[in-house]
Amino acid sequence: MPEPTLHFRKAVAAWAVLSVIGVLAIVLLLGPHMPPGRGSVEASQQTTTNILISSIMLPIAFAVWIFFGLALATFRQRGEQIVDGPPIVGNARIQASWIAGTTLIVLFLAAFGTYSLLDSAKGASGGGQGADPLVTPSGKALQVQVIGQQWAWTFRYPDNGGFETTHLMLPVGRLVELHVTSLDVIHSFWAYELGVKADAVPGSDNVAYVTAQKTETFSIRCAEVCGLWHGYMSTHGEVVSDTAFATWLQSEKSAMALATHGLPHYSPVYYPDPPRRAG
Ligand SMILES: [Cu+2]
Repeated sequence: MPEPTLHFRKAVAAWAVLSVIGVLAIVLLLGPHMPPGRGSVEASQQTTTNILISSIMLPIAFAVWIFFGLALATFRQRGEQIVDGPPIVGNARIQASWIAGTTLIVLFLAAFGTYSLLDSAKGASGGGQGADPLVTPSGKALQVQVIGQQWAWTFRYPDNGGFETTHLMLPVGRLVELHVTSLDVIHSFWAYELGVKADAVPGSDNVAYVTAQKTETFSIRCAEVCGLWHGYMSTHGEVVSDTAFATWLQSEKSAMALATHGLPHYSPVYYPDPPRRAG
C-alpha cells in the first residue's frame, strides 16, 4: 500500500488540475450564459459577480469532494476487526493554511463587495457628487414610474406629460430612474434581463436605477406573491435606440392624451379615494 503522503500529493495535484480546468470552463464557457446577462450595466455587474463567486466556489467544492474520496480510500476500515484510528493531536501546517485560506477568501469578498457597492452608488448618483442616490434625483436621468396593481403593471413618463401606458419602453445607453410604487398590495417589479428587482409598496416611492446596454426585449414579472393572479402579472418591455424612443414617446403621448386627461396628477405615490358614504 502506498504511503498516505503520496496519496495526498496526488490528490493535491488532481485538485489543482481540475480547478484550473473548471475555472477556465466557468469563465469561458459558462460565463457568457450566466444570469442575468449583459442587458444593462447593473445586470452586467451581477453577472460578473456570479462568475467570480462560481470561480471561487468550484475549487472549494473540488477540494471537499477530492478529500472525501481520499479519506474513503485511505482511512477506510480494512479486514474483520474494527479498530479506532490513531489519535490526531493537531497539525500546524493544515491549521495555519486553513485559517489563512478562509481569511483570504472572506476578506477578498468583503473588499470586492464594498467596492462594487460604492461603485454602483457612484454610477447611480450620476457621476458621484456624493449625493445619496436613493433620495436625490440626479436630474439627468430619465424618469419612469412603475406602478403595480392587482394584477398588471403600468408605466408613467412624468417628463412627457405624465401619460400612462402598459408598455415599458426604454432608450439604450441612458441612465433611467425607475420610481416603483403600488396602488394596492406589495408587488415586486422584476426586469430579469436588466438585473432590476424592486419592491412596489403602496404609499412608497422606491427608486431603482438602470442603464440598458443593448436593444432587446426583456421580461417583466411580479416577484412577490400578490394574490390570485400573481402569476399573470408578467409582460415584456423593450430597450430601443434613442431615435426610436423619441418617436415612440411622441406617438404614445398623443395616443394616450385623452386617458391622461382623466388620470390623477403625477405623484410619487397614489392613495385610493376615500370611500363614499351613503347619502
Ligand atoms: Cu404582483
